[in-house]
Amino acid sequence: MTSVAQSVEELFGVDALLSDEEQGMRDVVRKFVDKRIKPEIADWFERGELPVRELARELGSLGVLGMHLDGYGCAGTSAVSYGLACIELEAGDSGIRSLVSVQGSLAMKAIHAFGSEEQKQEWLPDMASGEVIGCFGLTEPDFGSNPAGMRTNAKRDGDDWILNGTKMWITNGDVAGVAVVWARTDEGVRGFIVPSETSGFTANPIHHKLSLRASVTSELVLDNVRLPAESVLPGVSSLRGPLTCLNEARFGILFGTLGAARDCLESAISYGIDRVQFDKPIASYQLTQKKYADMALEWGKGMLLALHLGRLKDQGVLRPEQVSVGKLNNARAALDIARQCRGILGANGVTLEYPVIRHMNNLESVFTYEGTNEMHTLVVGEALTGIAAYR
Ligand code: TGC
Ligand code: FAD
Repeated sequence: MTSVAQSVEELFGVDALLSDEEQGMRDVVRKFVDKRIKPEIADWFERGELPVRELARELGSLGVLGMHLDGYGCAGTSAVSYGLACIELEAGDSGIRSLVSVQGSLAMKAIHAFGSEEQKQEWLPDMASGEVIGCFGLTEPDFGSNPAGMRTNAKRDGDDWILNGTKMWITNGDVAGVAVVWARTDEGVRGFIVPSETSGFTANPIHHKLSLRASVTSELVLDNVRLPAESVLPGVSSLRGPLTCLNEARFGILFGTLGAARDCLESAISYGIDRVQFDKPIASYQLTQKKYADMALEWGKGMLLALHLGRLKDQGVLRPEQVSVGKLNNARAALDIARQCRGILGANGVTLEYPVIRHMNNLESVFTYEGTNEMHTLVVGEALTGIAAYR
């Protein structure tokens, strides 16, 4: 396939905004994705299977699992470096970025931010290396956007806790060695570390997805799961716990979506240069060039926004509503770009021979998870007006 004359990154001069270290880290992850993910991903997606355990170890060796956390085997990189890694991983597939997001920004982050020293020592090094896979159970069948309504509960029984409930749509659920499960207690919402072999805990795969097929999604069932006192995360007892972790994962997503969009755009431009209709390449028609230009502008604005938010995070001043601005804008922009690119590929756009429809379908999930388009709109609305309009 013909390569594009100038990438969107070159058009926006992105490298000038990155340090040598950030560029180097980005290039290492890009190389991994080009060699290990891109040749296999269409097949994994088509079969609805991902070699998660194998990949987790490879991603652990690459150093991207919990890379932005400090200590306990984590690399302790800047937030911008983590964001750049998410872009490259999602240029491979949103499912690969999801694996990394859930591991590092949700499961590991929960233990890192709210766990005891013993819990951190016990779990984080093995999770950073990919030896142990984690999942994060917040959503329930009847409570998605509104986790405050959760029914999963934990009651004290002597020194132990007894957990009951069901979690739904849980990434990595049935391959995880450990689940961080959020449950209602008399003391507020608390997080529990549940090893997957615990009696009464089952994880059932969810089948028939047409999006994120190269990602494991599961239902978690907790049926009188008995846990010792030291299983509870001591550092938080309100929804602030899971929502703090969501800020981290949403931050990765606001970068990651740009990777999927970039891959679509590059594919649609090179396709348009090769594809001849009415005796000329379709890329030579003004209507097509307007599509390319408009998409490049949206991509570039999204990238500048992501880098701005990343710099704020590295200064320690990024606020949750600013993360919502990024997730809202960039998930929406990426999905619009993927749909436009799908059209440019014509009939070829509906096959897995090209990455576009795979990214497009994946981005439908990304648009919904980690706070839907509407939830982030309402967060921004609240920030602007002071009026919460969720209920
Ligand atoms: P509200 O009453 O406002 O707050 C409850 C407590 O939480 C605190 N808080 C936050 N803390 C940190 N970060 C934030 N963004 C926070 N937002 C609120 C707040 O201060 C309070 O703390 P405390 O200690 O005073 O009690 O909460 P609410 O019930 O009104 O809800 C607000 C709303 C709607 C924004 C929130 O529920 C929400 O974000 N809903 C969307 C749910 C969601 O995003 N779920 C995602 C599940 S995980 C997932 O999708 C993984 S996908 C796989 C992948 O990432 O690849
Ligand atoms: P609902 O909350 O029922 O929303 C349905 C529609 O109603 C949406 O358009 C929503 O925006 C709209 N809506 C809801 N309330 C309002 C309102 N007040 N005003 C206006 N519109 C409203 N969860 C986890 O906990 N862990 C995971 O690892 C995880 N992984 C996932 C992986 C995949 C592939 C998917 C698809 C989901 C995953 N989720 C996970 C769940 C995800 O976070 C939820 O799907 C998401 O929060 C939305 O919840 P819901 O699907 O129940 O939709």
